[in-house]
Amino acid sequence: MRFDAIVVGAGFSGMYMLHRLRGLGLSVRVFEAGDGVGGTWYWNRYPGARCDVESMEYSFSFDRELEQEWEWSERYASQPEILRYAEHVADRFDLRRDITFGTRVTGAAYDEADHLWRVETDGGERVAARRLITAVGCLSAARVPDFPGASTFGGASLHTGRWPHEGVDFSGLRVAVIGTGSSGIQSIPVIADQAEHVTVFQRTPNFSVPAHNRPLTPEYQNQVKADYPDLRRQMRESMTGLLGAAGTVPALEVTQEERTREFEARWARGGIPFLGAFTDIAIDPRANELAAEFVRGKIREIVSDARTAELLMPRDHPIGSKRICVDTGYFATYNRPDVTLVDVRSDPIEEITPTGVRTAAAHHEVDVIVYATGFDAMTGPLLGLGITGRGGLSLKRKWEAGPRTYLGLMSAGFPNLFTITGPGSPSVLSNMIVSIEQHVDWIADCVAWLHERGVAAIDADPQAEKNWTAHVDEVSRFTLYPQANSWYMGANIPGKPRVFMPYVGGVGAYRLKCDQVAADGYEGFLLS
Ligand code: N01
Repeated sequence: MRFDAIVVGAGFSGMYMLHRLRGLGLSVRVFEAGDGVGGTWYWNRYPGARCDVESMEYSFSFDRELEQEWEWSERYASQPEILRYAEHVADRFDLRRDITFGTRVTGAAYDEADHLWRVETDGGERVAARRLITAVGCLSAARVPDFPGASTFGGASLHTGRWPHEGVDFSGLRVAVIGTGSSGIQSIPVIADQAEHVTVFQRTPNFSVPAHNRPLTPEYQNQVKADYPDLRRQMRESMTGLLGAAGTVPALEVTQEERTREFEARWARGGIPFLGAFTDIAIDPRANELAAEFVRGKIREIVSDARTAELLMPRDHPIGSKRICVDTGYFATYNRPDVTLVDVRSDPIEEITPTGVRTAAAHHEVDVIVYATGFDAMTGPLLGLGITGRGGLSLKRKWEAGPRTYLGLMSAGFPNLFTITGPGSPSVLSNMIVSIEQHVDWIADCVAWLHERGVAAIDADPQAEKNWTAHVDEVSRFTLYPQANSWYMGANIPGKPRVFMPYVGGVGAYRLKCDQVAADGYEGFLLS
C-alpha cells in the first residue's frame, strides 16, 4: 500500500497532523502502538496523573467550535479527563478510520530511487509513503532501571508510564515507589491514601510547587473562552506557551521583602508560573538560589520531622533545571505514619528480592513495586523506530553523540522525515499543545508547498543543521539547565550522550524563526 504520508503516533500531535494532511486532500495512514488515541494520556494512567499545565491552556486552538464546546471540570485536568478530550477530538474529526491501532512501527527505510519511505510494522505490514512524520512524543519510551533480581519479585511490578487499564487497588498492600520525579510526586500521595504502607525510594529530591487544583466555574470558563483569541496569541508569542504573568524584573534588583512577597503570591497561586517570578531565575545562580531557598523553606514548614524535611530539600541542582513538579499534598504526605522515605544516595538499592527491596542498610518487604523511574526522553522514542536514511545511515548512528537537527524538524540525510516536537525544538520546555500545533501547521504548510511545486524531496542542509545544533547548545549555556543531571540532558540513561536536547530560546522566538525560514522558500533546506 502506498500513501502520501505516514504518521507514527496518535497522541495529540498525530491526531492533529492527520487532520491537517487530510485537509490537504492527501492519503494518510497513522500507526499507533496503543489500542486508542491519546498518547501520553493513554499510557500514563497512574493514580493522581494530571497535567501540570492548566486545562484551559492545555487544549487545541485550531478549531473555534472545539475550543468553545469542550468543558473542563478542574483547573488541572486529570488523566481520565484529558483522555476523554483526546477521544472527543478523534470522534469529532472522524480520525479513527485512518489509524491502525495496536501496531508499532519497527522499521522505516528511505528508498532514494523512488523518494519513498518504506515502513514496516510489528504486525508484518509493509507500506510506503512519500512523507514520514513522527508524532511519537518525547516521554513515551518508559524506562525501568536494571536492578539485580528485579524479575524475581513475587508481587506486581508497575511502571507509571505503562499503568494497567483496569487500575490497581492498593488497599491493605505495602507499596514501594522508586523515583520522585513528576510521576512519583503526583502518585505518592494518592497511593498513600489507599495503601497500608508506602516506602518511597528517593535518589534526588525535587522541587515542587502546589497545584491548588480546584473545580472550574462556568463563569470562569466562559470568560476564558470569550478571551481565547487574545489569550492564545499571548501563549504563541510567549517564552513557554503558558499564560501566567512572566516577571519583568530581576530578583537581584528588588528588596528581600519584595522578593518574598512575589514568591509568596506565586506559591499561593500555584503551578509552574512560580518560576516566572523574576527574569533571572533561569540564568543567574544567585537569583536561582533565592527561589530554591524559598521552596526549601516551605518544605521545612510543611514536613514535621526535621531529618525527613532535610532529605526532601533539593540541593544538587538549580530550581527549574529539572522539570519543576506540581503537586497536591506531596510534602505533607511524609507526615503520615504509614509513609517512609529511604534516601538511596546514602542507602543504595542493592537488589530486588522475591519479597521486596534490599538496600545497603535494610530489607523492605513490599507487595507491589511502582517504578516512577522516567523515560528515555526525546531521542528514545525516535531511535526506537529503526529509521535508516540516505545511504543506509541509521538515525541511531547519526545521533550517536547526540541529536542533530535543523529546527528540530528534520535531520540531514533523512529526506521527507519530519519530527513533531523533536530534539532541537522547544517542545518539553513549553506547553506541549502550543508547540504541537505550531509544528503540525508548519509541516502541513511545508508539505502543501512541496506538493504544489511537485518537489519530491526536502532535506535539511547539513550546514544549516550544524549551525542550528550549535545554536541550540549555545543558548542552553546561557541558562542553568545544563547544570542538572536531568532527562533534558540525557543524564538519566546510562551511556546516553550528555547534550541539552530541547531548544531553550522560547516558543515565540522559535515560531518567528520557523515562519521566516518558510517565507524565504525553506531556507536551509535542500529541495530535489
Ligand atoms: O520521570 P523523571 P517522571 N534508582 O525522570 C528516579 C513529565 N510528566 O516520569 O533524579 C533510584 O522525572 C530518578 O532519580 P534521579 C514531566 O515533564 C509530567 O517522574 O535520576 N531512582 C527520578 O527521581 C516530567 O519531568 C507530568 O536521581 C531512580 C525518577 O526516578 C517527565 O514527564 C506528570 C533510578 C524519575 O523521574 C518525567 O517524569 C508526570 C534508579 N536507578 C510526568 N532511576 C505532569 O504533567 C531513576 N530514578 C504533572
